[in-house]
Amino acid sequence: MYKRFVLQLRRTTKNMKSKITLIVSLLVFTVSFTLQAQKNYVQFKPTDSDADKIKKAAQVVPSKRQLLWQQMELTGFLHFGVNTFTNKEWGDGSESPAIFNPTALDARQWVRVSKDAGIKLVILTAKHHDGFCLWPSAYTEHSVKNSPWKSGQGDVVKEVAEACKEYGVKFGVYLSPWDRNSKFFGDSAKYNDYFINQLTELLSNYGEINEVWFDGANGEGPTGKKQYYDYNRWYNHIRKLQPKAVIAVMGPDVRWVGTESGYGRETEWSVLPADEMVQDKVAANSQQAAGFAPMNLMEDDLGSRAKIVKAKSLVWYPAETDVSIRPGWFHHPAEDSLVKTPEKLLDIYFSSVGRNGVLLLNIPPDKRGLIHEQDAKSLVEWKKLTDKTFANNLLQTATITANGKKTKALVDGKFNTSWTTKGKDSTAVIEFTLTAPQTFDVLLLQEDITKGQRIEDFILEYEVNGEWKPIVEGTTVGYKRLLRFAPVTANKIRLSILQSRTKPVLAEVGLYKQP
Ligand code: FUL
Repeated sequence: MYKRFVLQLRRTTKNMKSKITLIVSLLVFTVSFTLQAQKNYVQFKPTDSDADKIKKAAQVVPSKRQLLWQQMELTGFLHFGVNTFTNKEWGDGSESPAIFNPTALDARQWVRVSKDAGIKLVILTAKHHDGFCLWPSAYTEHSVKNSPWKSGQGDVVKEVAEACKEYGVKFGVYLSPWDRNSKFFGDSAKYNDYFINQLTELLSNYGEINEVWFDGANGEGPTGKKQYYDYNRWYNHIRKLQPKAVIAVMGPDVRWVGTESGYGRETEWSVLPADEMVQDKVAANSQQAAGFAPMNLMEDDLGSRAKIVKAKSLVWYPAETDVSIRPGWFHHPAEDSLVKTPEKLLDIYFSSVGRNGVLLLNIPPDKRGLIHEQDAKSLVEWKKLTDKTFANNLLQTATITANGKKTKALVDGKFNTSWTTKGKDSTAVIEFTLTAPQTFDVLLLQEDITKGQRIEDFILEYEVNGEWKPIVEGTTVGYKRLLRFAPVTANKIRLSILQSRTKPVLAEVGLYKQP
């Protein structure tokens, strides 16, 4: 490919026409090279050895939309609907639209509170399992158009979408496949058409949508018949109408981490066997009854070497870690005193974003149509705590030698500058010498995932009297790994990457002291 390009370059520098050809060739070369180098899917050949498979796993990268999604780190859920008024977690579709009547709905407050907490995208439950639509859908009577709120002229989806635009926050929609109100539910073809029509409304009338969220629940509708969801048709439709949107978690772009506690796996791979997509499991294990007893798929090993070598194909399928700021997904007055504390939220941040996941934090507006004061207060304090924790990377002024050579790329705060080993070396020793001893208790590591997820084993140590002592060890890194430990005071520290799938590409390393 490269040789052909150079030959063409020589031949084409003679006249104006050839200059155009040169530019076109350059573009074609760049595009095809990028396509070759950047794939979020790989199919193994029958002749691939185990070693070939591991090497190929290390080359799988996120798609553009997956990368942008991962870099947001913090996203928010807004569970709001008839359940807010019936004080339930699940409605059965028989509730009257007349009960939906928020007295002071302010979507700008929802988005402002979310943004102030550091949240980059909010997902609104446009339709939950009860089938009630927060926008005036033309395809059902079970919607805000039949509610007293704004005399049936209101549209919550529109208000949130506009607030998001105003505050520069991205917008996503949760559309429950399971619809306990629709007369079409159970009549497979008709319901799939109905669902496509609702998707079309949501994805055509509210500007850019950056995430579409489907859960796996599939229970009874009014007919009692089992419904077959035509996911592939829905996915194609979303790609056509909103190509920037990631599809989660019953979708191809974003995976449910496996718990609703906010705590991801210590070893979390974003590259998984595609032939064993956890989607089916998610559907099978989706909550079978209202309430709050989600299945736990956390025990599963999803992407280890043992899994990779048995696979036929691999896919970039990163984890989203969802949790509610309260015990329930919807607002219940009795839970106003049970809002998670700023400290608990910080712990969740370390265990979701800090474990190679994206946090999806639910903040449910109340009956007034406002995020409750208690939730807002907790969020503000949480943001202060996180900002204070990560205010000062103590390594910024350190002298850094990586495998014997000086580098600064690891502490420049930029994800797109990185350091890697020479040749095929899949291990590394990176030494940090501080100008004076410092006390720290948090380690941050980031791999440049545009090259893949590769690190499998690392250790952090510090020097005392010429001897290296361990501080903390870990396995996977991925987009971001955060580890806390008892405070250590030192001026010589080293990070050893003990094992990687191929040469590791590190974007950032940080050491911090918690307030
Ligand atoms: C689940 C739903 O059943 C819950 O009500 C909630 O929406 C949660 C995020 O997904 O599957």
